[in-house]
Amino acid sequence: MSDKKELRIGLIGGGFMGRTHTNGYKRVGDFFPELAYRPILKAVCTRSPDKVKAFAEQWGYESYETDWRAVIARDDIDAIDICTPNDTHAEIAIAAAAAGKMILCEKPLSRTLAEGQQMVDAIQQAGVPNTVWYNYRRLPAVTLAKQLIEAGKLGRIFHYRANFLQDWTISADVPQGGTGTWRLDVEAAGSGVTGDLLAHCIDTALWLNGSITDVSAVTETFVKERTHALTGQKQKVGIDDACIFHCHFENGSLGLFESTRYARGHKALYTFEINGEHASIRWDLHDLNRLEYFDHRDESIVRGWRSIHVTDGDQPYMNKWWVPGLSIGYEHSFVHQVADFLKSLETGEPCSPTFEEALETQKVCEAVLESAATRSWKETGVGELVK
Ligand code: SOE
Repeated sequence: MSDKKELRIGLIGGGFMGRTHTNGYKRVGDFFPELAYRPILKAVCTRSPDKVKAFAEQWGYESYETDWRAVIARDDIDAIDICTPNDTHAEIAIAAAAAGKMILCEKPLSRTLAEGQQMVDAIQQAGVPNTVWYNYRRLPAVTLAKQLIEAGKLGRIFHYRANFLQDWTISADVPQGGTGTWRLDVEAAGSGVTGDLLAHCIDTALWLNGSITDVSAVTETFVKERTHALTGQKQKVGIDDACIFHCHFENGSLGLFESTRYARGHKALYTFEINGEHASIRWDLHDLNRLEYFDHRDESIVRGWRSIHVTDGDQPYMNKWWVPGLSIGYEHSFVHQVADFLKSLETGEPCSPTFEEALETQKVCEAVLESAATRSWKETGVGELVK
């Protein structure tokens, strides 16, 4: 019998993200044994009775529901994990907060800034612990980038550059809406690559380099009409297929961001590079254990880009895993987020990014889309709404 406190999870949504989060809950106790809390897979919910039963059996949930309201109403659930399409985040989160449940919400927080603000109001009123799953922050190499910047290794920062490139929507035959392709339906997703992929880049950028003050963007929708999976009708496509924006950061540096689902050959190429007065760093999701680092203060005859394999025990999170030199993967970022959330319950400290912090990303996304629509620079208002 464990003497740990239980955190009884109600997972809403049984897709790709439902699997990544559940894997995090299942693994965390094995690798973070010091934590006072342990997640209990209490209930999973999807609308399809067959699917939810199969998910519960495969992943080890004690029970299942087909109506998310039933999960929120249950007394044996402490935390609601929202893994559903974006158009349901706000309604579920607001109801969960009103019921006093903790909330772990998949990114992006919301479809729009207004919706995100309502979610922030709801959790502030309820005072419930919360976090948003911007998982890439918790890859050891990305966390190491944060530590190097905070230690002042880069000095003044001049440039922040990020890309997130995919190629899965090039065919005009890919439908919009429905399971698997809801990200192409503006009603369900809110936006295209801006809210889906650039949101990751923006979250990391705000974390590593501080606030973005204003943006200038262009977006493009290459395929203008697609069949809707639910209606069978050809409908106008309302999402951005590609987005490029540049911006100013509050610290005086310039940012350049690009995302598309039309970069043939790229499945999930997320990269960033930061150039400072003393040093530069760069990172690539396809080689996620490495951080590249160039320090101009090195002796000139050996100066060059170092490729740091971030697997040593004194590097972020790595004392939890294998032995130095052995890699970890994408799924570990979710285990780390669960660990940090459980730790935050012990310490009472927020688990970043909270809803308030994720709202900052929404502000940038909204400004980007407005800038593209109006062909003008837009202030983000970051830092104005959230104290
Ligand atoms: C889109 O294809 C997607 O699955 C995003 O929704 C995830 O957030 C990203 O991590 C990988 O790509």
